[in-house]
Amino acid sequence: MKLYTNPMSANCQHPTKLIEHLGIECEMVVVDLQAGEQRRPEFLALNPCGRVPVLVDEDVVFWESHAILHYLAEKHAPELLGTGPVSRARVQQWLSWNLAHLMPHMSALGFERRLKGMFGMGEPDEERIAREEKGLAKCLALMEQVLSEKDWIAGERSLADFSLASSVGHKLAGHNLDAYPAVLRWMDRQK
Ligand SMILES: N[C@@H](CCC(=O)N[C@@H](CS)C(=O)NCC(=O)O)C(=O)O
Repeated sequence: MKLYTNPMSANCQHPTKLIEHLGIECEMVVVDLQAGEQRRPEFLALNPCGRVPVLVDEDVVFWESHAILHYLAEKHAPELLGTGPVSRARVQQWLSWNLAHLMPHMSALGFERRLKGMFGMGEPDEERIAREEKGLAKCLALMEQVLSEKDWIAGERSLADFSLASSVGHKLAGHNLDAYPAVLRWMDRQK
């Protein structure tokens, strides 16, 4: 099994954290995004969207981090998909919420604070940073409320925890979690 990945990407951390947790044997192939390797024909043949992560398992290829999480859980730890219809839908709810609501703020902050400079794309846009921080604070407040009452975001430990913890821990975003003690305790629980 091979995971095409990049260490700076939170989206790649979603499957990476699960692979590490389950002890799955998997070769990590780093795609140099700064050098544009994701736009090479051989990579586009794996993912026509030109993005990491991509998982190759013999003759099957998956892109989109959550599809990869699902495939790995189906094969190695089906309990992480949720048990029963309510629990499975609850896991889906949080996975969708991450990609639709939380992750865009993290990506924007990472871009403004770190990647823009690295790619020579100009100075950080402070107005955008303030807007994204505000949106992120709303998301983290919701997680804080839920995690004050339960150990895992969907009730039982699930794919949603692996995905959300990677997003919340996104190193490039430069955000501060001190105002969210329940989120911090949940982050510690992931280890
Ligand atoms: N929704 C996708 C997002 C994948 C994505 O945006 N990957 C970024 C790195 S975090 C990427 O490969 N960017 C390269 C580019 O846009 O050229 C997922 O969850 O896998």
